Amino acid sequence: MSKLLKEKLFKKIQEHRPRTAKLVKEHGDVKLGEVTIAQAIGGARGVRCLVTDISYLDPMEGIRFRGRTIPETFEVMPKVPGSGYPYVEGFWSYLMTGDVPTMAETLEVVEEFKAKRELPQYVIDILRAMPRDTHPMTMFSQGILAMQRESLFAKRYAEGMKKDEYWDPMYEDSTNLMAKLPTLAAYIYRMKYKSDVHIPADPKLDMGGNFAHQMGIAKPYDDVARMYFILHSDHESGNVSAHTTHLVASALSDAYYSLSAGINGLAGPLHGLANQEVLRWMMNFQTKLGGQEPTEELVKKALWDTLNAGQVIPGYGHAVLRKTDPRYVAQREFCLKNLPDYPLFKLIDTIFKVAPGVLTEHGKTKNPWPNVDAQSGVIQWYYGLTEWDFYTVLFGIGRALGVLSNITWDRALGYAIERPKSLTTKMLEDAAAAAKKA
Ligand code: HAX
Repeated sequence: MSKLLKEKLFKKIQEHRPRTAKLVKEHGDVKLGEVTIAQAIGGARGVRCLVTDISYLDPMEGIRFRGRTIPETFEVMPKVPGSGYPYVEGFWSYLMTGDVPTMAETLEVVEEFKAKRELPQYVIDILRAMPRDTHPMTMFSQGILAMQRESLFAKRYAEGMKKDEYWDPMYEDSTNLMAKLPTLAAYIYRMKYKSDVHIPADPKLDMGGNFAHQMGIAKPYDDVARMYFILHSDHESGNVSAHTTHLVASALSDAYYSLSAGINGLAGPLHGLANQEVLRWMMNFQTKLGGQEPTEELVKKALWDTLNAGQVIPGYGHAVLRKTDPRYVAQREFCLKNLPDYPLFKLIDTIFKVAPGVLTEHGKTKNPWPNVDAQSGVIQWYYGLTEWDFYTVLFGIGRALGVLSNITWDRALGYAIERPKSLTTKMLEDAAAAAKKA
């Protein structure tokens, strides 16, 4: 067990609890906004009714993890020797506590994850019993759910645990899951796409390094994995995967139930599945080109064809962001450094030049700029991971870092079971009529 991280986390929880209690007790009536009819019908967009300190998404600036931008986060985290990239395990500690861990604290988590990363045999049996053409996200979610029998939270709850102890087994379950997710993903990948030939874990390697090793992809894919997991980790609380995980956990469902549900949300094409959709769009486009150069004119026409067919341009638009996603920028910088002349990257860049103008002229989307998913698939493809229906699983490993930290804190701060109020259409019509009269 990683003692340093857990002790630090408990200290942070004890310091934080009075702040939450005071807000509810002394300032509970303070208004944070009002809800309009458009918001009630339109997916609660912009309704400010969730609290998290793990990350914050500013519409113009993009994500900050625990107060730090993406470049600042990568700068301060302890790095894997011989790599310019941080340990994912150190980043986990950072999301949990808000403090940049020392190398010693990081390495303790590295060792804990190593000790916990093997999958139980029954998970492997369940995966193997599923039809091989099952979507990898279904297998991933199923593998997570199957492990629910391991839940310490469920066990301790059944024994009669006090509310202020909930965070402890939630943290333990989250750690256990986090350590196993890359192994689970690599198992699914090798079973489905690599002739069912598996690679044992390497006890010398950290999470990113071992993931690349078990996937069977050479360096610098270990750095790609580290970058990818960190970039996809958290995007505050309102996105579908984070909100679903939080919602399910609010019923005191354990981390296995909650994460599996969140992963199911991530599997939707408007959310995490958009990364595979981007690749699919590009491959269809290239097939149609039949060897022609993908000029700006041809890209523009293909984008219009997609819009005119009533479909969305995958990888573009966002519910909160109103500028280019800094997660897109970080991956673009990686491409400029490592694969500047790669034709697929050049195509992504041509789309980047053309799509915002097309979407603006189309006039529907509030944000014509690219999001994280527009750039991520090309990097995977370049390093040999061409099975694009696997891309969202990679996103899922990363997203787990954020949502599991969140539900640990949810239990630490005693957040309530979620239960917003619904109204009928007639009630909305009556409210509209009353507003018109007034
Ligand atoms: N292409 C075409 N139309 C788009 C669009 C796009 N990329 N983005 C938004 N629109 C449309 C919406 O479908 C909506 O149309 P209707 O009025 O007919 O319903 C209109 O523009 C207004 O939408 P919005 O307010 O700008 O955006 P939303 O908050 O409703 O939706 C989405 C945000 C990300 C779902 C949306 O931009 C989208 O569908 N994008 C394409 C899919 C995608 O890339 N998803 C990944 C987003 C990032 C993420 O979560 N990753 O996991």
